Amino acid sequence: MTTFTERYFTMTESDAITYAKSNPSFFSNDAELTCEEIGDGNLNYVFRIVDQISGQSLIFKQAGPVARISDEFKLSPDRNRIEHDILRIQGELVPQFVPEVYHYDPIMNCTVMEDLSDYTILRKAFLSHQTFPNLADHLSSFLVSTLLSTSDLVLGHKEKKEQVKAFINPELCEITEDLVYTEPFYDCPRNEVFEGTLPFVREEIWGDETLALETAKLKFQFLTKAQSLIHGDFHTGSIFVTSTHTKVIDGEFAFYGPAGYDVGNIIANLLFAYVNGEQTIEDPLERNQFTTYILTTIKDIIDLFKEKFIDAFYDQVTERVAEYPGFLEYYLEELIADTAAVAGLELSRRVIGLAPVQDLTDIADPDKRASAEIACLKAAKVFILNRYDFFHGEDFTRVISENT
Ligand code: SR1
Ligand code: MG
Repeated sequence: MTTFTERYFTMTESDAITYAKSNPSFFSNDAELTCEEIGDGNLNYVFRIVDQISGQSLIFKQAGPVARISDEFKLSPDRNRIEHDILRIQGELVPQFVPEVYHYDPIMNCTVMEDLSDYTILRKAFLSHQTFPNLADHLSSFLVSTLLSTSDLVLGHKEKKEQVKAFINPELCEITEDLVYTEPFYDCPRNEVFEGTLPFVREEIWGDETLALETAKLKFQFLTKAQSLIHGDFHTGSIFVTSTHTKVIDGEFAFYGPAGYDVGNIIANLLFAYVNGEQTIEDPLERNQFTTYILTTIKDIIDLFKEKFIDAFYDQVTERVAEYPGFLEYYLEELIADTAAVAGLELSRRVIGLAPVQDLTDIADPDKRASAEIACLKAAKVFILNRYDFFHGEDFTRVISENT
């Protein structure tokens, strides 16, 4: 195999072209390469390399030594290994839902993968009120396959422990422990709360001791519940879509954690799209169509997830005691309660904490933005405090309808 360099450095666009030319398996010898850095996430650099002659293109994703969003976050670029390794596992389990991976370079901390330029990031598509009829089906299938197959229900326990070891991810987990589970729930200097939302946050979030205690319990669950190999950042910015296809990217936060973390994360991010639609779509018919689509998608993700999980459980379970009557019901009840709680945490942290979402920050009218954010926080409290009351998709959509 060709070694590009002995020493890691962060690439410019021109370095990425030199890199692309260094390995004959990437492009043909007569390729005329151009490169654009297209990353818009919080952490990494994403180079799109195109051969102007053949039209062939590849993505080179490189992890830098600090987060793009702020150099306050010093992160080992080895997170690229985690992202590469989980993509390979997902590529075995659900190849239809992830980009193809061609190469991993542990020196440059760079993964070479399929270019998905004909896809759109789901968050952006939702901001222009596009809808995707297969989304709930695709996302529920992705979640069931990845979360069940990597758990102790299916994997041999020694093999699972090997996987837990391989996916120890302390720095990225620390970001989540701080930004999701800790900082939003007190007046942390790093928080960035919108002026119109601040009085509600002070009174109803930072002033609520019962809520604080529940978030503490949930933080300890995140720290200790090595249930499944989770994606760890399963929001609408980590999902690419076309009208027919869905691809999940950005698995660098992956580790063995509570399975409900991924399910809850996507539910919260759908709710951000919902409140954005409610506040920004002027035509009542169009608004109703979009928000109804989002509610249906939320309901379907939960119900399809449970349905597919039950089928896959009977098909794949290897752990004898998991087959005792009542165990599957217990397992799913816990998972859905964790889902509700994480939905509440994600809703809170994107309103209060350091990494906001465009669905909220793009609402130009200050009163409408505050209404949207407060609606998210009201729903968040119900999701966290009453998490054991959630069983079906409708339990989730009811809370949304009642609080928005
Ligand atoms: C410092 S990173 C901030 C956020 O961006 C990522 O996508 C994760 O959601 C993280 O919490
Ligand atoms: Mg990301």
